[in-house]
Amino acid sequence: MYIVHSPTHQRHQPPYEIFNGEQTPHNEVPARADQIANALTAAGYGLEPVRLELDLAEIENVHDSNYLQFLKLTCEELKESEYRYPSVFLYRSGRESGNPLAQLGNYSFDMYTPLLHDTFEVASQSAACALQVAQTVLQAAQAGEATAGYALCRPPGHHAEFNQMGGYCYLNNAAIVANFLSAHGRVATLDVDFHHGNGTQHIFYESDRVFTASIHADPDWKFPFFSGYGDERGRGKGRGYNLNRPLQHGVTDDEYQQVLEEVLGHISSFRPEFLVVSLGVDTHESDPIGGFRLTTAYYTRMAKTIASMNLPSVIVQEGGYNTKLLGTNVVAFLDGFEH
Ligand code: OKP
Ligand code: ZN
Repeated sequence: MYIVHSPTHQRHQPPYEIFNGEQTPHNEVPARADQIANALTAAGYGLEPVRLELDLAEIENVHDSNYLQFLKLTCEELKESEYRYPSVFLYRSGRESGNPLAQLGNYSFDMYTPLLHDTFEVASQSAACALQVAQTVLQAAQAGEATAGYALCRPPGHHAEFNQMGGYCYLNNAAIVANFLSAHGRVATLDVDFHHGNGTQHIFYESDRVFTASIHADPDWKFPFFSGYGDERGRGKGRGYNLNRPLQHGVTDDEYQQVLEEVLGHISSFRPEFLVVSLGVDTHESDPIGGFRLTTAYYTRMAKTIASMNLPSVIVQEGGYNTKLLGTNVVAFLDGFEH
């Protein structure tokens, strides 16, 4: 398993989340990626540091260039110790505003996702990790080999929309990879994070080149609330190329497995040539913000099931917030993928 990480992710350290007007501890902490990296090393996996530099011109199908410039410039303007949270959000007036506070609200959809001096650089490196894995997986595929790679991305990406940050995400790492691979063949994305991958869904909503599937907490119950329902199937050319399976509180291994097999059946019918997996281990029974009941052992079975598709695969890290168990669960998944 080819694994890429970025040791400089620590420089992105959101100080807190604003929930109900209060400062609450931020869940998306540097310890997450450190703990995964340590567990991978302890389990005998080798980690490559990222060397690729993200070329913004190459991701303009995935993200609005004005949004990218906003992220870059806002972060550059901040001092080392400064950060910015949105306060006023876009309302439906049909007007735009260049006021920095208005811009922040225009390009955000929640108050969990601040900008800090190093956020854009770290988010770019996170995306670069995913792209570097994708390049290697593509090369192997072109040589006739269906290999898999894992990108230890932090911050995560699947909530990031074409022109909005939110849900701890700034750049949509999985969508960037799917867009890159789609130049070489049909791509399916499978999002198994606890939360719906709204950004990935919407970025490819009108595309018949990328099939998007997500298994997640019912959005009537959990974040991101405004999408992830079962009747969202895609639009225009993309009609029929999006699949959501919202699930209720307390889902067990066996219940999840049934849904996974059904979803993989739909993915197979699309006949993809590449698979992008958005891996969140916040589906675990002891995740502090989840609500499913998956066990560590199940991640191995989940991964074996997904790997049985036998496709060149890029696994991208998304959520998972139990910093004691994250690494164990990711190792369980990657072990299953390889065997
Ligand atoms: C990001 B990823 C807890 C609220 C948390 C935001 C969840 C973002 C999850 N106070 N809401 O999909 O794991
Ligand atoms: Zn999540």
